[in-house]
Amino acid sequence: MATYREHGHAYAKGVAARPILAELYGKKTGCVKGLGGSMHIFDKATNFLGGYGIVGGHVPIAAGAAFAAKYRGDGRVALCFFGEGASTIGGFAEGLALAALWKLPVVLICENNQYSMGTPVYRSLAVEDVSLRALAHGMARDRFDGDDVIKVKRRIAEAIDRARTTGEPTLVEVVTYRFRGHSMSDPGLYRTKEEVEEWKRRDPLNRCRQRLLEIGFPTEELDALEADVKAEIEDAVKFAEDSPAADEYLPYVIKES
Ligand SMILES: Cc1ncc(C[n+]2csc(CCOP(=O)(O)OP(=O)(O)O)c2C)c(N)n1
Repeated sequence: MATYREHGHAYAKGVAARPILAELYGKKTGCVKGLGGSMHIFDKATNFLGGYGIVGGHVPIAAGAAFAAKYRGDGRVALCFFGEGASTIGGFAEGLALAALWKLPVVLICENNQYSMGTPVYRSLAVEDVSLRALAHGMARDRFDGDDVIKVKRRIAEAIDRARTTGEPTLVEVVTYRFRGHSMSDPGLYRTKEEVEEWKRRDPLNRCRQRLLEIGFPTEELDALEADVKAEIEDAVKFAEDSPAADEYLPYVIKES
């Protein structure tokens, strides 16, 4: 499960581009029938347990999903993504405490992108290393460059393996950056162009492409792959645009008689 910035996570978990885009558009063909919207993508078939709009609110829910896995003994591991801003929220502390106390198979992944909306880390955290919070609970921790695709894959796999084999949680902090504003309405005036450009040099997509080229991956194959991705997204956008709007039916709305 992830935050409101969950579109990529949903796709990575196996939700198709079409229902994700349709959900963003509030269309009936969306994975939540267009009623969840951008922040609440959810898909039972792939066990993608949601986007959440309440900062940090999903951390205890992740602990609950991990508790269910432990209780059933089904070998599943819960992965929970959140921002460094969420680490100042009560739900984060509660989820962390329970995960450690009950030794729940959960990997708590803090995507530290340096800003909570317009607030930089140094103005919101007394200790900027979020992963250190694990120490207070005797929990395993890790912290690394989140813009290195291979490193992310390896190190998260280690934490998942720990959860699966020992049943123990890990708090992982991946250090990254947000290139755009917090949302569509945020021009990001609280940071300099130079800072953004500096981080853009670490763009994980470009770095990954460069690395693949260095190890001999043919340029044509990479270009073809990128063309496939572009076509898939264009198809999903068209699908979403052509789909009917979500039903207006909301069970909790009391209709005037
Ligand atoms: C409990 C709660 N408080 C405030 C907000 C408003 N809000 C939405 S996003 C956000 C910033 C969160 O920053 P961070 O956790 O670092 O995640 P990021 O957006 O950087 O990925 C805030 C304060 C909210 N959605 N929920």
